[in-house]
Amino acid sequence: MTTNQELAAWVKTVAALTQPDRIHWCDGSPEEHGRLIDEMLASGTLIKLNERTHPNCFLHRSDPSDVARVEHLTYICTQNEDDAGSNNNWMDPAEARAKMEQLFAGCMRGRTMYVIPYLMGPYGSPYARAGVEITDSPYVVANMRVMARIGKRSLEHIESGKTFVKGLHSIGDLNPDRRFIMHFPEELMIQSVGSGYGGNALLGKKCHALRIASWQARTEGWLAEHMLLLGIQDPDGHTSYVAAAFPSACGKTNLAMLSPPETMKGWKVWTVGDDIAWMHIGPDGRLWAINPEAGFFGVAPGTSLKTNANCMNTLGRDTIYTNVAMTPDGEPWWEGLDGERPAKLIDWQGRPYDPANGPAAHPNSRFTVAASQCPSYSDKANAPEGVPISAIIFGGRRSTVAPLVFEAMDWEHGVFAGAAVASETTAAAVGAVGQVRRDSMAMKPFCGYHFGDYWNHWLSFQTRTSKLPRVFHVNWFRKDENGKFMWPGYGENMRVLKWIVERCNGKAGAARTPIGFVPGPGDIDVSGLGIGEEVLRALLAIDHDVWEHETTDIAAYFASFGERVPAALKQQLARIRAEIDAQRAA
Ligand code: OXD
Ligand code: MN
Repeated sequence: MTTNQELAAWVKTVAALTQPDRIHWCDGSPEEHGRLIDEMLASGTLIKLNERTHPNCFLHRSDPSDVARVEHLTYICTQNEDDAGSNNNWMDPAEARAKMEQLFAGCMRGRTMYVIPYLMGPYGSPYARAGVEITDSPYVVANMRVMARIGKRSLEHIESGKTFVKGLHSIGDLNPDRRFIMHFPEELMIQSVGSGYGGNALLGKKCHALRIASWQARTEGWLAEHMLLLGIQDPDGHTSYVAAAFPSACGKTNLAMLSPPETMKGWKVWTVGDDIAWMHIGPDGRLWAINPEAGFFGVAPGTSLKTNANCMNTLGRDTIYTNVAMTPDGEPWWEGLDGERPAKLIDWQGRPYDPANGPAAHPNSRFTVAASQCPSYSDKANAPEGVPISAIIFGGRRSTVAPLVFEAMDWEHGVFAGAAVASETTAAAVGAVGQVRRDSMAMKPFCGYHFGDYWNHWLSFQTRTSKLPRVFHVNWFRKDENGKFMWPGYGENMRVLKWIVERCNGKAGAARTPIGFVPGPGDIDVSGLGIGEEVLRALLAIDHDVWEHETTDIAAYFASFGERVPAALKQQLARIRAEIDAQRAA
């Protein structure tokens, strides 16, 4: 089925191990998709939603024990344990391979094995990379078809001699005791068993485009980041592009599709990507970014016309929903959706809704939809050269500490701000919710190598070009002493984006503080927002005691990565502490 000898041999070896009844090479065609959907409807893997209100939309209910990424079962398998870093679980590659071989042996008996050639990145882009996922899950095929560019053209790309990542996936028996997501970056290989959930099973996404790609990016001098990409058009029609990293479920998809408030006439946001950015130094010395994905795998709960109208207008046709609730009329439903909660609902596990069982939709329920359906989709999203990045934004969910926004002093300080990112945890990954955890560049679950080496890699860019973007940090989630959010967020975040763009153009004011350049209350456009100057001051305040504690915490965090932590980051920390102390003494 392919002229590529390496691929043909690998498929043969996998088939001999997993023993499927049939092998199907995916061509990505509508006919193939239709056949798979029919089969999944017949087997109950998919439920058809209301055709009148939600044409061509389907619901998938996953096993209740398989609803999120499993970081404790995710491994980086490098020859040298140190290369994986304490930010990853490590397993010896030989041991991992042996373990997986046992689990894969005969696992596809009675099933079809699908071979999915895919491309991450626009066709014809020098930055696009190929992969092949072998899976026994038709649900994975249907999702990969939306999230990546699968089929003939991608196979041709591989057959033209390009390297490809080999990903082997089986849902196995879905037993969490036999669930592992293994990465072998030195061999460009991924092996995943026992889960059908997106981040564990759609191997093009987190496994390839972040964990394996971050390793490749380091070796080859580029960046594979957990970042959304958007274009900000000003009233003169000029568009600046920014890349922004936030830990899971901090509103990345909302920011990527932001609708500016009515009062901000002439401002517009264009969506390039909502989760992953690959960035290269372009021929002109600037950083150019592509979104390697072609779709959105977004969190449904909380999405509404009020919070994200562009997203709601993206959904509603040709969408796969996973673990949402359903109305008696067969419409998808989730907490936070517009309108009243319907009197009757079927919950995400297919039971009549009973509040005693928790939310109707799983908090990490998802939609899978083509990016091209998004009304704010940028006409540059498929540009082979990508988009030039003016600003990089880091952010986290912090009820205290971080001001609404600040700008880093320079690249080195920006890398420090990214390395120090922290956020209160949410439901996107298995584990406790609501704890503060450091999540450097929002890459803690996704960096395929030692964080110390990763920060060094980021720092190295300052020696390679003089045209790096400016770096900012935002926090939409600061609370007052009564525990209430002080900033309205959502579309109003446009006001902060405007300040960021104007800083890049040398037009907006800010005061230098120990932690960076912070706008004064008059520097941010809050016209028509109805937010008092006192609240704005509180949102932008830097409390010396709190920051002293924060720097102690960051120091301990850095220390946990040992010798490979760059001296430059420790110097940044020392500088901030010294400046805080000096200000306090003054
Ligand atoms: C995601 C995540 O699913 O970051 O995008 O968890
Ligand atoms: Mn993500």
